[in-house]
Amino acid sequence: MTPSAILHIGPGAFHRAHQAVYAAALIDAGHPEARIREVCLFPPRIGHSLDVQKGAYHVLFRDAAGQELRRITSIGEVLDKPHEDFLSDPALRLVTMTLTEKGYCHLPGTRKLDPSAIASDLEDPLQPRTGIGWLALGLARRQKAGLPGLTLASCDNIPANGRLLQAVLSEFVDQAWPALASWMARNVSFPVSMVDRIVPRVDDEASETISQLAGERDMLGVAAEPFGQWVLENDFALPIPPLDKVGVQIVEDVRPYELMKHRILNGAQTAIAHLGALSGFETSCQAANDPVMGSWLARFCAAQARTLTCPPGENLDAYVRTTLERLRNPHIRHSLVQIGTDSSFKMGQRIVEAAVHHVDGPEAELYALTIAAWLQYNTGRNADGAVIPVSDPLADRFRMIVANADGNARALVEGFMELDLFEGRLRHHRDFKERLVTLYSMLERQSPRDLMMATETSKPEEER
Ligand code: CS2
Repeated sequence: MTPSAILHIGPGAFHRAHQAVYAAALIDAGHPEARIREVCLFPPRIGHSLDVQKGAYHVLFRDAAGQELRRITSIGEVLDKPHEDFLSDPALRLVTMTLTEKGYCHLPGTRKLDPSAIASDLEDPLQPRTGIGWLALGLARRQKAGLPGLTLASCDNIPANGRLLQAVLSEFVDQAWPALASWMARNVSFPVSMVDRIVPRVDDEASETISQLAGERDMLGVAAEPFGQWVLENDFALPIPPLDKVGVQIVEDVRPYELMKHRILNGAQTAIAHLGALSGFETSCQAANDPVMGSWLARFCAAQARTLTCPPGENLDAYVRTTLERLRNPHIRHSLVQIGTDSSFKMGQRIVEAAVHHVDGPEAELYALTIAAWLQYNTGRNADGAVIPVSDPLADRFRMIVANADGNARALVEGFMELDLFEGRLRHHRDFKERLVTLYSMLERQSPRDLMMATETSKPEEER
């Protein structure tokens, strides 16, 4: 088998529809070394299914214009569990990973290790249980084998993901593998990357359609939108396979691209997750295709774009138009509850930073409604009293705030504004908080969609 220059940790649906598709294009372009060795840290383990399927699975790209089923064979060997030498292949150049936010074992909102999340690996670094612990062990073995360094590229949707990875891994190595610290500092690079493709959880319909179109049962098939983007910081310990040949943007500074994606696409998704779910919609495309919510969303995306500096080679107006089209894609059934999951991690970079930008301007109303809907969503009930399944690391804290407020909207708003994520201007902005109290009280009686409609029809004709 051709040696793999790429190893990926965490081959979930997103990875199979994103990095593995870029690798497939690279192999087609004459770079067999782009075949990926996969490492599963946790179930689902894909090794058995991939064996049964002889190393192939499918991605079904779908949008209003049609669908395309692509057979992907870029995944080579799968380690259903890492072993201590998993980074010791001399051919290895690039390690990518999708560990999820929790996988970085950090204290939320910081780049510091959470001692309780990494305790067991600190106690026994030779038997790691976390991705961070495995990376440290793998690098220590690589150092011992006298091999050159590596590039470790986080592909999680977290601001400055490479900086976070570098910080937590360095802190862990300082404590658990002190003899590795200076080798790692000299030989390992941690580029930041921005990855984008909407890949909803695979449901029965998607899975059956893929199997039918493929003419065989596909246990690893994924349905996704055709749009894809990968922007990678130009910081590589060793030359890597030429991803730029297949559309990956290699840039000096990923930050403006990341802000664009987090604010415009992810911001819109998070805003409609709460506004839409409270209005009775189930998926983001249902909400985005609704005329009332759709026109609100267009205003919101334009407001988000005005908080940004345009990244080189991009066009923010076009990005907004594409984002709205992507969200209206009728074949991508992305559940609003799925997007609403762990939203306390997401609100800061997606909504709150831009709200601060607009807090004294005419668009403050958009942000007050977005945040009021987030509060209402996290009370666990909509205006009709129906239960909303809140799944969030702060869920207990939310319940406490609601209980302490005891039905008083002002107390509830004050309680939520004490959360770390509102630290800064919003928390102390009297007018903004007044708006939140008013809008939250209105949302206790009517859905956000009804409220949007009422506000729109009360405007003079020329403003509509
Ligand atoms: C979504 C993202 O669930 C969510 O938080 O907003 O998974 C989103 O679909 C991706 O970032 C798109 O690249």
